Amino acid sequence: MYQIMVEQAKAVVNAGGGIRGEKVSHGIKYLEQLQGVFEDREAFGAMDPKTLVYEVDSQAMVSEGTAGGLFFGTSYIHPGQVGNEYFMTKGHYHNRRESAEYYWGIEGSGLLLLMEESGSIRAEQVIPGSLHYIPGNTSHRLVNTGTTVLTVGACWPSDAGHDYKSIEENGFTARVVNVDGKPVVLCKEGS
Ligand code: PAN
Ligand code: ZN
Repeated sequence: MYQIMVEQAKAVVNAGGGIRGEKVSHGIKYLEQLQGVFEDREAFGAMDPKTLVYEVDSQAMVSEGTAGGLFFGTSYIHPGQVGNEYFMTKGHYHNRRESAEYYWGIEGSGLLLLMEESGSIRAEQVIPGSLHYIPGNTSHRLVNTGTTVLTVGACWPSDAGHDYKSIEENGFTARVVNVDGKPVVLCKEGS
């Protein structure tokens, strides 16, 4: 019998989802990086381009593209609107289309839009504790429909990759807008 030293965890995740430690990075998305994402171009143009829309903490223990690895992240979508449309992430498919992902709600409230390549779309309500399995071949976007930060955890394969181009070109087939203080999901005809 012999003893091994017990190591400390390489990173910590606090109750609010914040990740600190080894190989953790922090990304920020300002409004100016979301050109073409929101429908109301006039409202977009009237806003401060440096408005903070969302942030992502993530830990990458392996390099992007490594088969068999996992990435772990926390997204923070700030409350706000462009015109009547709520703040949201850019949204993406995974490059490797079959890659699935888990999301879970930590704080705040919002919607997860899930769209297949056929354009067929559905929305799941995100609240603290909600768990969301995002299957392969499904693009995903988080929308903050509340008045506080929407914090969502995520875990995805390190070789999934992100395809933003398909969304930039075709968008999502639904938008989430504030109608009389309540979120309404408006779908394009035929979706
Ligand atoms: C998440 C997202 C994060 C930001 O970690 O990358 O919520 O959204 P966008 O990547 O669409 O800007 C994830 O889905 N990773 O695969
Ligand atoms: Zn993803």
